[in-house]
Amino acid sequence: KFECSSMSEIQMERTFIAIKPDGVQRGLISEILSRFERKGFKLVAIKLVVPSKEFAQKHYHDLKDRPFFNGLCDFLSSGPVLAMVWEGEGVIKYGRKLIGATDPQKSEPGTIRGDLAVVVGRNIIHGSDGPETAKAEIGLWFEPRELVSYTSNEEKWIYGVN
Ligand code: IDP
Ligand code: MG
Repeated sequence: KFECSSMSEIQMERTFIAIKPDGVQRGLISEILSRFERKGFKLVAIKLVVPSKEFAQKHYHDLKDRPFFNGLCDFLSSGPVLAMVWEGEGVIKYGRKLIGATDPQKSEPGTIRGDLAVVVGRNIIHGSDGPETAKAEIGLWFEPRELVSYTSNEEKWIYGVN
């Protein structure tokens, strides 16, 4: 529709996005944040953490039977991770689009992995793959009080509310 009368008409979602240790070490934080920010999504939580291996195993529990699981968890816990929650209409699915395919060799140019990464084991960023995982991952990485609710001045321009 052309106009929404209020923000309550918009189907807001939240997703968990993390810049992995390779993205942090390569100085790609501002590059990645700006892509989500310029799109019009809203940052509601952010922190830099070094997760323990046990924590990494929890985060990636769905992949525990894969041959790369151990190396993946070692890597995620090897250094600082920038953990974030982003909010917006369709942010779960569209966040995955901004990120690109898991294997950077198959990610389209214009996506974060397509533009900034080369191999699957160092693909610099994580994003929740659906509403259930988004909820679980936000709950794993953040306390409820770390999620900041605020009105962005840009919302009326991004969503066309009166
Ligand atoms: P996703 O990050 O695009 O959601 P998943 O299949 O959930 O991809 O895999 C989680 C992470 O595990 C990937 O981002 C990547 O770092 C790593 N990974 C996935 N497949 C492989 C592989 O075949 N070899 C090595 N690492 C992999
Ligand atoms: Mg995944």
